Amino acid sequence: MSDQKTTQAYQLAREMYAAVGVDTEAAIARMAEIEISIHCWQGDDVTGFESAGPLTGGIMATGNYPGKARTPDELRADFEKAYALIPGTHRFNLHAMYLESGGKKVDRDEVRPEHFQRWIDWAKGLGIGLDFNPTFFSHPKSDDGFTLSHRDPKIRAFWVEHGKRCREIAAAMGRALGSPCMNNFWIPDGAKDHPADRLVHRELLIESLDKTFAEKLDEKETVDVVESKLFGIGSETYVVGSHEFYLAYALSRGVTLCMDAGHYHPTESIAEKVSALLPFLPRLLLHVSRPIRWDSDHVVLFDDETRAIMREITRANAWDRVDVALDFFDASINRIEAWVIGTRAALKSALFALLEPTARLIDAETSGRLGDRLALIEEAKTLPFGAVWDEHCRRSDVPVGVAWIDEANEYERTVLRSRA
Ligand code: RNT
Ligand code: ZN
Repeated sequence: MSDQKTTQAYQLAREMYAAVGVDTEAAIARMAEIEISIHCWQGDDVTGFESAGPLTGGIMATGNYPGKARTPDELRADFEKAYALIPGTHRFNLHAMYLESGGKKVDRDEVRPEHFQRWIDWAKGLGIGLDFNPTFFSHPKSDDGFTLSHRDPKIRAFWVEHGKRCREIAAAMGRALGSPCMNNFWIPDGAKDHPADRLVHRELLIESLDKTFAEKLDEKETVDVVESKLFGIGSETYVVGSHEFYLAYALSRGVTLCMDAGHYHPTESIAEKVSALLPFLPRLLLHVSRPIRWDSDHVVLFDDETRAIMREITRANAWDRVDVALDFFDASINRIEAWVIGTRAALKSALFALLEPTARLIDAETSGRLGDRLALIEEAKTLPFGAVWDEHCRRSDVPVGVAWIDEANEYERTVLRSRA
């Protein structure tokens, strides 16, 4: 569609939104403040550049679509392609196993900022921030299912050292880029079948985390985060770092809590939890994902759940307190398309939330007109949202509508196909 038609459609949409008391210009302007942390691991199916070993830890990337990134340079090039198709300024989220050690074997307890210098330089060039994650999986010392909560003190010490090294790296990233690096701790620890002692691992985990976080770091450089989980493949019966565990840990230690959309019982929603936690926690990290029947990490869509998450952040006026990161990995489709679909869907959902006729909804609610409230919710769904989104893309100099699909296909033809 031509730029002129996009703008014409937008002008009509603007009037229609204004009729229900919504200022589309203000919503588009606010989109500039919304930074999404885009995960590196969609680009290579959570493989990393450390060893050729399998992905472990109870997570799984299914599919074998050709063309995945095999080197850091390929991953950077692929992300740059995807990033050019996404409106706005965002962040890149790395894992420790994406280090660059020049072919030298560097174990997890030896990782240092220098192994991420090229990532830092690259991010600086792109003008984006970096986030980070220690990697507690895909490693021989995590093979029996326990890391920081292992009964063996030597294994625990190894992983505590990894956590500390990663905090140093995250701080270096934040310092170099002038933007706090969210350092997210997710560990796979758990058991397939009934443990004889559930408490012992939780006590050991507290001890290990306390040691890891003992040194106080500058929050302007890095923020420590802990991510809970309900179950994994091979840890169906028991996960040490459950929601209750980490919520209590975060509250008592002053670290940040991460909630992943796929880490709860199927009828629970992390959107609903946002307003329950914001009065108690200064900050929250969300892993936006799409669980299908299990924690399957499907590509995020513009669906009810993603819209609900963005709506709750927006209604709580908490975009400065809630960090949104993406966490999905689909190896069955073009990975550039997966990145773009998921990130554009998250951003669409944010814009949709900003275009909600909130004032009228609250008015209906406070005057007891609950039928009106429900009617407004329904009518708002079919307002010409697409025209506002398209205009936002046009102003952000990224392809409008389906045009980006051709660009992704062209990249597949010219770049991805030649990868063995
Ligand atoms: C696993 C967690 C975790 C990982 C990434 C790769 O269930 O969601 O966030 O997906 O660290
Ligand atoms: Zn996650």
